[in-house]
Amino acid sequence: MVTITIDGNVCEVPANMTILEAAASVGIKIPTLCYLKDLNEVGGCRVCVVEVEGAEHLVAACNNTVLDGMVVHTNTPKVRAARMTNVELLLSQHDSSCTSCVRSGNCTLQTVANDLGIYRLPYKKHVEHNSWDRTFPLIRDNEKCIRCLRCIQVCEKVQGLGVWDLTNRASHASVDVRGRKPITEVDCAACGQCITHCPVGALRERDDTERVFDAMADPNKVVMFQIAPAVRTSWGEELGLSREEATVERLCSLLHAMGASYVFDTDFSADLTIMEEGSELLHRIAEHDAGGEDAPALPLMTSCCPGWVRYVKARYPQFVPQVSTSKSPQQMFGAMAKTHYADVLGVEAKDAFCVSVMPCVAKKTEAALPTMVGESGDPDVDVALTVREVVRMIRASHMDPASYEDRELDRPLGFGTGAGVIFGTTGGVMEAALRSAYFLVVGENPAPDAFKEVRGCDGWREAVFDLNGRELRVAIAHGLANAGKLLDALERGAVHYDFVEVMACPGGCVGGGGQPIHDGVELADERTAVLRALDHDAQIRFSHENPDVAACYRDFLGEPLSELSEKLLHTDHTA
Ligand code: HC0
Ligand code: SF4
Repeated sequence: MVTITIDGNVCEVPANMTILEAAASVGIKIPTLCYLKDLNEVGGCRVCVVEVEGAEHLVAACNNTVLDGMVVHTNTPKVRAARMTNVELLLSQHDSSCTSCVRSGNCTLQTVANDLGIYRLPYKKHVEHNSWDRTFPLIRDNEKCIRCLRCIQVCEKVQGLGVWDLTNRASHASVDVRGRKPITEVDCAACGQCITHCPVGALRERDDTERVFDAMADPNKVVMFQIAPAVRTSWGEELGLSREEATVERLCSLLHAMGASYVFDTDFSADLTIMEEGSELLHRIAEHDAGGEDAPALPLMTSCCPGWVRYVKARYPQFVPQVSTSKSPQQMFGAMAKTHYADVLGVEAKDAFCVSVMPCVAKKTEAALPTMVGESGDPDVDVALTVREVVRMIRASHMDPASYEDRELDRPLGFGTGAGVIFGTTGGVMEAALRSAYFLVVGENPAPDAFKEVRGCDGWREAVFDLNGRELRVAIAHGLANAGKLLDALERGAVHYDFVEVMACPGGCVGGGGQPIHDGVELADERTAVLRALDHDAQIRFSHENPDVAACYRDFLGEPLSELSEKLLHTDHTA
C-alpha cells in the first residue's frame, strides 16, 4: 500500500493502482475518453490529465501508477485548460451533428465537452468522410471517429479478428478496415463488440426500424415479433426501468400497443433447438463411437451464434462439418411461424412478417442468408432488430413504458422453459442441451442443476459428465479469441471434446453487440443473474417438457430429425 493525496484527500491505496483508479476509490471521477480498462490504457486522448506536484508536465491518470507520497490535483485551472484544448482539438475533427446522431445523449465526447463547458469551437473544422457499404449491418461513420483505438483493441484482443487498423499519419490518422478493404471482404463476424465499445457514434448498426413501422402500418401484413432470451435482461436499461419492471411481458405489451399482431418468445424455439441439437448430438456420438470409415468427427459444435458461425466459416473452414446443422432459435422460429403456425393462426404465409428482437448485430446477417428462406423464397425472418433499435422505436412511438401493464406473450409460440431462457448466457445452451440429452439417454430427468459446472465466466472452460456410463467431455468458449485458442488446441490434438458451445460475445448474448450501451461498464454478469433467476423460478426447466414444443412434434414435425424437421429446421452452413 502507498499513501497519496488526491485533491486534499489523504488515502492509502495499493501500489499498482493507476491514479485514475485511486481517484475513483475516493469518489473523484476523472473524465476519460479513450480509456477502456485492460484493453486500451494508452493515454492517447489526454482528457484524463492531472497535475502531480513535482512533475514537469501534466500526466495521464489512466496509465500512470501511484507512488508513495504523491500529491495529485485533478481539477486545477491548468488541468482544465489542457483538457479543454484537447477536447476542442478533437471536436475540430468531429462531425458534431448531435441532433441527428444515434448516440446523442449517450456519447462520452458529448458529456465530456458539456461538462467542461465547451460551447464555442476555436479551431477550424476539418472532417474526414469514408465510403461505406450501408447495406452491411455494421456501419462506420468516420466523420465521428475520435481515433481512440478502442474498436481496434476490442476486435484484436477480445475477438482475435483484427478487422480495424490505424491508417494515415499525424492529423490525418484515421481508423479503417485493415488494408482499406470493403468491410464485406474481411472476416468481420458482425458481432458488434466494436459498436458497444465505441464512446461516440462512429460505429452503429444498420437501422431497420422503418421497415418494421411500415409493416405494422400495412393492413395486409401480420407482424409477428419474437423476443430473444437475453433481451429480457436489458431492454429497460435506457428507459428508466428497474430490472423488476422491465419484464418480457411489459415489452410484449408495448409491442402490441405499437402495432404488433403477435408477440412470441424465442425461448420457445430455443427449446425446439435443444430437441433437434440434443438429438443430433446423441446421434453423432453413437455414430462416432460405432467407428468405421465414415464415422463423424467429434466434437459437435453449437450453431446458434451467427458471429461464431461466420468466424468458423471464414477462419477455420475445416471445422464447418462439425458445426451443428440445427438452425438457431431465431431461424427456427421464423421457419415454424411461416409454415405450421401460419396455418394454426389462420394467416397466409405470404402475409406473415417476422421481426426478431435480438441483443445481436450478427442476427441481421443470419436472417439475410440465402439458405434461410421458405419455399416461396421469402426470408424466414424478415427483420432482426437490436435491443437499441427497439428502444428507439418505443421512444419514437411516444410511449411511457412505466405506465404499461404486463401482458402474457401470445401462444402457441410464446412459451419457453427455464432451459430456453438460459440460452442468453455463456454455457446456457450447453446446460440446456445436457438436461435434455440426459433425459433422452437415461429416460428420466436429472436434477435441474446437475450440470451447473458449465456455468461461470472463464473464457474457455471444460467439464466431464457421466452419461449412462459414457464419459461426455464438453467445453464452452466465449469471445472469439478464446474460441480460436480452443480450435487451435483441437487441431493440435491437445484436447478432445464431444460437445462444444461457442458464443462470440463476452458473456454470451447478455453481453451482445446489440445490447444497450453503457460506456465503460460491463453488465453481462448482472444480466446473467436475471436469466439464472428466471430459470431457477421457472415451473418447467427442461426443453423436452415444453408442452407447446411437444404439440409441435405431435401435430406437425413428427419427431426430432424427422424429414420435415431436417427440411425446415436444419441447414448445412454452405451459404
Ligand atoms: Fe441469443 Fe439465441 S441465445 S443466439 O444470444 O441459441 O441474439 O438472447 O436469441 O437465435 O434463443 C441472440 C440471445 C438468441 C438465437 C436463442 C440461441
Ligand atoms: Fe450475437 Fe449472441 Fe453471438 Fe454475440 S454471442 S454475436 S449477441 S448471437
